[in-house]
Amino acid sequence: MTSGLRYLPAHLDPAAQRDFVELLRAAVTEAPFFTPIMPRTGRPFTVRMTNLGPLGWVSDRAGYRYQSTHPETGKPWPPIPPMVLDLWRKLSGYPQDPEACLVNYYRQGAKMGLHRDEDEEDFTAPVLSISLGDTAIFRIGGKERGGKTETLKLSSGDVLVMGGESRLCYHGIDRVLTGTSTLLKDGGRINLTLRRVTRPGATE
Ligand code: MD6
Ligand code: FE
Repeated sequence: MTSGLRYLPAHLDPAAQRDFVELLRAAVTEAPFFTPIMPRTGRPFTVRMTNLGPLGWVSDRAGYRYQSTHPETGKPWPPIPPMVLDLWRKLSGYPQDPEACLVNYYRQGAKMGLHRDEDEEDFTAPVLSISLGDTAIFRIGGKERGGKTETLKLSSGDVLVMGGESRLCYHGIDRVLTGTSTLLKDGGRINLTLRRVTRPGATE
């Protein structure tokens, strides 16, 4: 496995998974899922998104960026719940809290192409990912596009920490296996990724 990648299967037990879903339900009422647009092609993503925290990742014709408000409601993103912050504090090995929690929602047929998370200023902080609901086929390669890749099944409750060398590796979601979990009432998969965006010291 790529160095710096930590895979923690079933890190969250079913009760914790249900708590996370409840927290998300409340947050999504305030900050509904939106459909991001690819900057170059103008095509919609198949994944729907929202964010929690002082900064949220958005994509539209103007490009990819972090911003403090929801692109449709114009309101600030809801805060990252303490339970989610606790997981970061326990697992990230990074002294500051995350600023962004991107929430990806995969309904039937949704997937995510190979990409690198590189819109952040500080790559010394890992990205911590939490999977809820249906199992996904996660693909990870190297730092260059077109290299060898491997796959990992991400199931409900699994946590993945992409730090070190793996932080800038290409990765994506090939597909989601419908009906593999009963956690989400309407099925599908939710993925949370926690990120540090700014370099500490730059703003604190
Ligand atoms: C997903 N995850 O699991 C998409 N990015 O739905 C990501 O794009 C991701 O899992 C950075 C680090 C970990 C991830
Ligand atoms: Fe990513």
